[in-house]
Amino acid sequence: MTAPVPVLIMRGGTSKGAYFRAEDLPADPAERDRLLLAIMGSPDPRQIDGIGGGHPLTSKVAVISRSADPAADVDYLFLQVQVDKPIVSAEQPCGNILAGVGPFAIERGLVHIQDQKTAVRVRMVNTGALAIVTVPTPDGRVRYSGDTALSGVPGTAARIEVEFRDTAGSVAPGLLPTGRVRDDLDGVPATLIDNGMPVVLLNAAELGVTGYESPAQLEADHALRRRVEELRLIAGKLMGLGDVAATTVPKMCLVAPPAHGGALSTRMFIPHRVHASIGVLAAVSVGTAAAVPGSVCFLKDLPETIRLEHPTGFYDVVIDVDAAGAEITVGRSAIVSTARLLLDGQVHPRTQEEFDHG
Ligand code: NQM
Repeated sequence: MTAPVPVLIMRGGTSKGAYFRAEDLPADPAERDRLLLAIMGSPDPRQIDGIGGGHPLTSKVAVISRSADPAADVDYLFLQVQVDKPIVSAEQPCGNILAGVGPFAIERGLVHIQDQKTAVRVRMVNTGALAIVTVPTPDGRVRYSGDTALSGVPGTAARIEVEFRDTAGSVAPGLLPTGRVRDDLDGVPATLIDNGMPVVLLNAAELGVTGYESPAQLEADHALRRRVEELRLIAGKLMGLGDVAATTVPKMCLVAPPAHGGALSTRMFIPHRVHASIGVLAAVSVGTAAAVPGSVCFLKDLPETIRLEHPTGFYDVVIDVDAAGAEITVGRSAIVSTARLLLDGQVHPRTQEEFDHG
C-alpha cells in the first residue's frame, strides 16, 4: 500500500490543482512524477482513479517549499500532469495555480501573516521569475470570500494581487526568441513571444476562422487542430524549444478584433485543448505583444489596463513595456486573481501493481 499524502486542493484563478509541500513527496523527480500520476489518475481521459478532473486545467500540481533565495519566501514548482499520457511536465509555469500558492504558504505555516494583507514572495522554479502574491489576511487568517469576480469562475471571492518580475524569456531564449517581431510560419504571419509563457500569436482569419468560436467548436474542427499543431511544431523549433511534439509549450493564440469592448479577442490552444478562458502568464505575453509595433496584434493606443476577451469573459493585465526605441524593455506586470481552498486532507494513491493489473 502506498502511504497517504497530505494535500490541499485549491482553485487557483480559473484552474484547479493539488498543492503539496515538497517534503511530502519523493525527492527523486522520477519517483515523484510516478506518484503524481497515480494521485491524479493519469493516464486516463477521465482520471477516474485519481483526483484530476479529466482536463488540463484541472490536472495541475504545485510543489512548494521554503526558499533558499533571500528574495523569496517560497519556491513553487509547477507540474502539468497530462491527462491521457503518463507524462508530468515541468516545462511551463502556471500563473493561475500561482494564485493559490500564497494562501497555501500561509495555511502550511511557511509564511507568517503580516497584517490585513500578507505579501508572499514566490520564486517560480520552472522559470526563475519572481512573483509577489498578496493575500487578504484580516483576523489573522487567510480570507477566501470576497467580492472579486473572475470571468470563468462562478460567483466572487477575495481579491489576490499578483505582480510578476523578470518574466521576459521565461522558457524561450528572450522576449522575442527569433529576434523578430513577426515570423512566417509556412505562409502564416505570426508573432513568437515569451513574457512569462511562450506564445505564438496568429490572426484567426489567417486560419479560416473568426476567432469568436467556442472552445468546443474549435476542438471539433479537426483540420484546424492539425494546422495549429503543424504551425506549433515549426514555431517550437524557431523559438529554440526544439521538438515540442510532447510538450505543452508554446501555446497557440488565435487573435481577432475585440467584440465586447476589450482590446483584443483571444482563443488559446494549451496546446491541444482550447482554454475555457486564458492562462495568466499567457495573457501577460499576449498583452506584451499588443504593445510591440509590428506584431500581428499591435494596438497603437493601448490602454494601461489591457482587457483581453476570451471564451468566458475577459482578463485584465497591466504591463510595463517600452517598445519605442530599438530595444524593447519589459518591467513588471500585474494581474488580479482569486483562489479558494477546497479541501485539506490526505490523498490515497493507487499502487503501480493495481494500475498494471488493469
Ligand atoms: O498561462 C493553462 C492555466 C494555464 C496556464 C495552460 C496559466 C498561465 O490557465 O499562467 O495559468 O496554458 O496550460 O492554468
